[in-house]
Amino acid sequence: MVTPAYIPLGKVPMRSAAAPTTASPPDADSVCGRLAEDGYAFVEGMFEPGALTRARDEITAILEATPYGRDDFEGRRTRRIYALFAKTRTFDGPATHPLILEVLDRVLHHYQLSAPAGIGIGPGEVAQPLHPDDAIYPVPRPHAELVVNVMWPLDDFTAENGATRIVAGSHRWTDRQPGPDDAVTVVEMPAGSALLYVGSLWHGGGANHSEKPRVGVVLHYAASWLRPVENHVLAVPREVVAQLPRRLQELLGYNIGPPFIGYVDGRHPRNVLER
Ligand SMILES: O=C(O)CCC(=O)C(=O)O
Repeated sequence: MVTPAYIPLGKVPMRSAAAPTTASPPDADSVCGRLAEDGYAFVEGMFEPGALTRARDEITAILEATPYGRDDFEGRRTRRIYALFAKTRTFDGPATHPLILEVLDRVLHHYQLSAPAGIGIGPGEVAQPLHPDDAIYPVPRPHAELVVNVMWPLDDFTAENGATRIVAGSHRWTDRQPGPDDAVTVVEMPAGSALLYVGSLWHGGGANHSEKPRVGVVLHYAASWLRPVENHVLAVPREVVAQLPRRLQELLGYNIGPPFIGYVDGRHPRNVLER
């Protein structure tokens, strides 16, 4: 067993992702099949065009008022929106998209939002170190999936502008990290797609060689018995959460992990929203 660590990308072979996992209409069986086999899957046409434009405009405006990252992992030419659900309503729908929830039900069973973030990879940014997102939890590999991520590109993601890079099949590795002989797949996909990948998959943002930021939103979900990466209960004001749909409230922490992880004064946490 090796403890996964964040590693810099060396000189590794690059290839482009194959065709999307599903044509229209997408279905959870094929997405789950690809997640099990390759560790990732992407589906096109997940956003209505009008909603895509609204989301892109709003996320871009918030990014413009957001500082650059503080280290090589956040990216020194990358802006990241934290406390996303305190700042925009444009991802309430994607966060609870029926296909996504069906896949999450099957892979994670009971889950919560963990680290939602808007990401604007700026021109001149270098590639993010490859990493598996579940490495923050000290659980020896192999283990049941603890985390599933969904990247929502709001621009077309291309090799030039920093499309997400993944190492297909690396979710099954128990004793190694990517090396120079491992092919890195650049997941080029149109705006409005959704790229799902399991938390055990090695991946990272790409280098942006274009003139414009590459804008996307990544929604991380984690099994509900884990501590989420962002503390939504403090990050999103309670009066904002009180106005949201029930399922989104649950995903933001107003829920229990069975049988009773996360109770408040011995009661379901939803009660605090009704006070
Ligand atoms: O921006 C991307 O394409 C991936 C970002 C990522 O993996 C991360 O920030 O953990």
